[in-house]
Amino acid sequence: MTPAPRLTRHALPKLTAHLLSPGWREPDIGIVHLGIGNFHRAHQALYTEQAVAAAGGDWGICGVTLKADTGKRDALAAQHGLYSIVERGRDGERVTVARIVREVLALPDDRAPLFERLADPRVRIVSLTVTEKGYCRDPETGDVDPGHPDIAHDLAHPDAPSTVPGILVAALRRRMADPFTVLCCDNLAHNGAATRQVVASYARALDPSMADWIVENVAFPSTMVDRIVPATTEADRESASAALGYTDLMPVPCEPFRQWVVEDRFPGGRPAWEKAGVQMVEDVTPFELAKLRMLNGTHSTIAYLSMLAGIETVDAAIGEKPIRQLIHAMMTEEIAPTLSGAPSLDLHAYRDALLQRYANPALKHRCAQIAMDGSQKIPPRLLGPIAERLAAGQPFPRLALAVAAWMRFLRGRADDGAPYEISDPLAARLTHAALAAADTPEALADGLLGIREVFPEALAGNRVLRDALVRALSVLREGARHAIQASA
Ligand code: CS2
Repeated sequence: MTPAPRLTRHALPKLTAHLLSPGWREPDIGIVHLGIGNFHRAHQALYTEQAVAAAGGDWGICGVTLKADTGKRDALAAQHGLYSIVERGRDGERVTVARIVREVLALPDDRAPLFERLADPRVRIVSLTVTEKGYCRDPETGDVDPGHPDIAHDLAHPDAPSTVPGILVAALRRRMADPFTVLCCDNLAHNGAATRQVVASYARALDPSMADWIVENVAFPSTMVDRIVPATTEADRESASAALGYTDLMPVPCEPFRQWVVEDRFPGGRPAWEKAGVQMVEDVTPFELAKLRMLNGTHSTIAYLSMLAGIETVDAAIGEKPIRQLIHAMMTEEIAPTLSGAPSLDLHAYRDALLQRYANPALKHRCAQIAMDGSQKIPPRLLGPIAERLAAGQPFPRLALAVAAWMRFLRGRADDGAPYEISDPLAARLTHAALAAADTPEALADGLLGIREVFPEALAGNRVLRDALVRALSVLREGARHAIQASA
């Protein structure tokens, strides 16, 4: 059978109406997005698409891949930026085609067109999904890490940057008359302020007056972003292409649920996101902390315990009663009490909704995907609430089990001996620390507590934390399933 023709803008008039949001008028580019991965395409891009469909505005997106990933650029460009979003729920799937991406660039190939775009005053927002490690932060100070090799490169060659702080500062230099708003959409605590600190500290190393100007003149609203978006599989390509009648090599699978809460500080204007269901608020903190700890914290817990137990996907894990009970108890007894500053949130309803979302049998969200980059994820997701429990003198056995499971996971083998890869910017040091340690819970805990990028001095030296980790590691030696049973 000859494959269906490729999805491009020529196909649009032939697509059935239910695949497209109604009321569309092709926008010019008003947003540059750094990190055009699946998450952005199923989340912020879709909200922006619907806001433009509802209220107009030139908010087309120029998507940038920073990973020298010309394959992704070329595949999206061959489809004129079009791609399908495949929502997979209990009652089947729903496919829509997004048209909001108008241009795709890849660094370092496209440096000149990217900086031309960023210098264009019609670009009023630069948004980011570059994952936690993309900010090149020194975790202890929150400033940019000057020892990071890519940052050292950018500081030496500020006109040919490859890092996020480097790109933003070089671009803002060209926009001092009319700066864009920087919108971080990654899972960092206080993500707007965290981004501002990284960018301003990078600028300070080059030119202190530039750093002062950034702090005074550039808006960095914080956001809480939420949608579970797995990596694309061949099956996703097949279902998208079957629904469209055109070949789509770049579809994005996702759950039906989505939420976006954004601080409403956009001096240069913004899309009418509220028309697409975005909550525009003054202070995002309560939403952001609840999401990071309740969702991302338990996601990581499920991921590391499942990697050890040999369970492949989140729905399979949560389908096991002891795991569901453990996660339920962890949210109720250990995490929710750290979120008491969020009176408007019904944390029990939030917990129950999360357990439902995890159980989605159609998503096949792989634990290995969530387990990546633990050194970046553990601090905001698990160590934040642990520090608060410690300060309040309250116990945290399940949070400790989660961190201990990560430590044991770093040995690179499941409980049945099956090997897997550790993907983390600190992988070499972490696996060395995990494997060089004598095979005792004490040695493993001490080896990893010594990694300062993950455990700041104050936590690393805390006896109560060390004891809780050693206790959890001892139980994990009998197998993750045993530990789950014992903690549920
Ligand atoms: C996940 C997140 O991979 C991970 O670390 O915890 O990507 C999670 O699916 C999203 O934050 C959900 O909004």
